[in-house]
Amino acid sequence: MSRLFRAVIMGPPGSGKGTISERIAHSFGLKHLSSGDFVRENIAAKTEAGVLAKTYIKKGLLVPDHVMTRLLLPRLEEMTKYSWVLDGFPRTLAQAESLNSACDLDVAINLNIPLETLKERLRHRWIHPLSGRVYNMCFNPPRVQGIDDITGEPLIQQEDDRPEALVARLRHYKDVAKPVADFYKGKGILYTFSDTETDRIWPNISTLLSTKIPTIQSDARYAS
Ligand code: G5P
Repeated sequence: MSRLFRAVIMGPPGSGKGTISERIAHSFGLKHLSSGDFVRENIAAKTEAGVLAKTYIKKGLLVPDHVMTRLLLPRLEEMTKYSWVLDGFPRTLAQAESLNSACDLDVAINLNIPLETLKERLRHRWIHPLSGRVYNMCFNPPRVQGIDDITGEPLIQQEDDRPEALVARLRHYKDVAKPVADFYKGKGILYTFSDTETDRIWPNISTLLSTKIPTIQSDARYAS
């Protein structure tokens, strides 16, 4: 049986975690799990955790650790048979420690993108709320402005991409991310990628994963 591959991707809001995770999922056949999507599903379903999470997201704050781990860890338990890339979790050291007790990671990808680039990207981001499809009016615009390509429904700007919430999100990210990066650095699995363009970062991530994923599968072949 093949050993499973487990990666997390961390980076500030707008750093391209979702875009790169989709490419990883598509290229390497991994499941893409997004903490932001789990939160938004719970908000839409008006679960207790979702109602609570919404009050934080509206202010551009992180959802408290106990709420996030309660939302996320059961979803990971459903994924024990799959290789995955987890996008947006952990955000804090406490979350990293909870995840560490639940599973072993192979790689932690850290995106380091300049602040001005982030602000510019998020200003232009629109989403299709029901599917979570993301557009950027410059980088990947919809075919018709303001309209989802697949369903023809209107696109919206997320509450936490509005300017007041955005600045708070970016400021807070810096404070909490460093201990998480240090945690993974200590484990020898942190890989940091710095650039202003996802298309320039992606080939380096793809090369890294090409070296890691076959190694795991061939290890497992010899082990079985
Ligand atoms: P999310 O949904 O995890 P964020 O804020 O971390 O939200 P976000 O904003 O979704 O992350 P991203 O995934 O890093 O950004 O980036 P993306 O969506 O791929 O790209 C951003 C935009 O830039 C897109 O429009 C994309 O098309 C465009 N783009 C990408 N690359 C390029 C490029 O090279 N050039 C250009 N021009 N454009 C590009 O979490 C939402 C909220 O949920 C809570 C928090 O409140 C969070 O703010 N939450 C948590 N709270 C606590 N703990 C956790 N673990 C939490 N997880 C979620």
